Amino acid sequence: MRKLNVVLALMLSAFVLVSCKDAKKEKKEVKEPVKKEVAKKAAPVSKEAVVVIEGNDAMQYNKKKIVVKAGQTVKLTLKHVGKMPKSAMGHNFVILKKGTDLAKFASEAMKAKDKDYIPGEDKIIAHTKLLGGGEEDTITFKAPEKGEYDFLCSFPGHYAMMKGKFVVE
Ligand SMILES: [Cu+2]
Repeated sequence: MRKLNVVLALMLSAFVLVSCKDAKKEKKEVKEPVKKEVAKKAAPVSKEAVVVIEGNDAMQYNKKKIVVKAGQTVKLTLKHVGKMPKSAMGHNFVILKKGTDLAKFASEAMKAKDKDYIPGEDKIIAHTKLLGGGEEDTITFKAPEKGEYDFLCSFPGHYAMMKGKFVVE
């Protein structure tokens, strides 16, 4: 009789354990869809994308990729956080139209010193002024159609290190 009691007790506790597990599972399943809804509500697409990118005396941007949403107005600020003058370590920020060859554009830009290394507007979506250490410039433009665009600093020799992707989602 005692043996039977022990067996019954074991069976009962096993049953309790199993039903506890099931209860936990159910809770998880309920939680997930709620999370998704919250995430959707928390990220509305704003009309304006504010972007700040820095260039330094080591010939580097602090960003390799910039992502905005289609239809947004982009307010982009380039800050030259270095100390060197424009003539030695000038930086700008140039976004190229699709299909523009980066290296070819950079070599054309090199010859356009009198235009601050902007060889012409036809291959460019938007660009800042050429800056020296401590300066900054803000430009505002409409995000182009969805896709990936190249950006670079068109100061001679800089694009090898100072380039990245401007992505419109
Ligand atoms: Cu530069």
